[in-house]
Amino acid sequence: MIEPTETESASSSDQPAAKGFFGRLRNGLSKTRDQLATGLGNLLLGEKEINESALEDLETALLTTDVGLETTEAIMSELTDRAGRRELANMGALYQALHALLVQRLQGVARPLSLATRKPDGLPKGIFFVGVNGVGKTTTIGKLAKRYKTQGLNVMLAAGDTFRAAAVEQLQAWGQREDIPVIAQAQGSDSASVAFDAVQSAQAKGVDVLLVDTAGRLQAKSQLMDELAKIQRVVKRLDPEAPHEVILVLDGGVGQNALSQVKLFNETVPLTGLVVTKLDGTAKAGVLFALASQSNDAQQVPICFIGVGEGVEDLRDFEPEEFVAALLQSDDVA
Ligand SMILES: Nc1nc2c(ncn2[C@@H]2O[C@H](COP(=O)(O)OP(=O)(O)OP(=O)(O)O)[C@@H](O)[C@H]2O)c(=O)[nH]1
Ligand SMILES: [Mg+2]
Repeated sequence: MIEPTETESASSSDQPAAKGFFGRLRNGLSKTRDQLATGLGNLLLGEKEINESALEDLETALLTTDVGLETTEAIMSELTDRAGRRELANMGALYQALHALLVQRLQGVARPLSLATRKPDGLPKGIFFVGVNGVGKTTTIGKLAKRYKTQGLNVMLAAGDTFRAAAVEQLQAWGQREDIPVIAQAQGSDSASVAFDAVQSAQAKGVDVLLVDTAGRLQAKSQLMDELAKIQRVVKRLDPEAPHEVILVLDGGVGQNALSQVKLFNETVPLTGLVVTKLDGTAKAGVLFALASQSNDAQQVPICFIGVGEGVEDLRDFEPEEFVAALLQSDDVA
């Protein structure tokens, strides 16, 4: 069983831990930043003229951090054109242009999940968390529950993962620690029934936000995906607008497979947002850019949160400016 932990995340590189909220994000992204640094080194030469090999190094760095072919090509062609037109005088200007382009690519897809109050109709907001096994669903719920409670909201949790041994206890441990009620049934019971009970109870108790955990499932297993659709159908009997959010949790380390997870989950239960966790454990945090550039708009799901460590503080609203600054190690945001 995985117990909730307050442990501060260890920095993933040997650099001394930077202080403050931004420093924590920077530490969390250090593996990807180190990977990018090999290609960015030239760009930090400032006054030096832009040359072919610097552009090639940059392209390689973007690809190796999983930014994806499409996005890398788009960024490189824009930078090369502008350099060709002499709009970018030197490496320093190229660096600034890259920074701006990266932020621009992410801006449209960032959507903080603001939860000031419950819904205007007085019903609780139901947020469902779905995703493949072990990506961080339950932990994300625990972290968010704590955050919302601190904001003064009346929070309830639902242990919809009735499949994995100890999954119920894992959520209950979070509930106990934060003094938040958890609706649960025995392992093996019907998860749609747990969700139904939870929505009913949340409505009766005037809860503001109900966070519903679900079992991990592979996106290709149709039987398990049908179960998600059933949970959704059942809660609609109590509130036709429920679930108000369906959040897909993705492990940032899986690279381009994240795109297939978004596609297949979205086909079963229309997703309203993404959480990308474990970015501290990977040098491939560039996958956020790939997620942001789904060529088919129907699959474009906004990114709400990123996870850069195991501590409660390490689940962060996804803010493109801050994210890019932390990746490129510039001092624009501090
Ligand atoms: N380093 C790091 N670890 C994380 C992050 N988010 C979650 N984890 C860890 O990932 C592990 C799995 O998390 P869970 O929350 O149990 O994942 P889950 O998706 O609920 O797993 P299943 O219910 O088995 O499908 C735990 O050890 C978490 O502490 C993160 O952003 N960074
Ligand atoms: Mg879980």
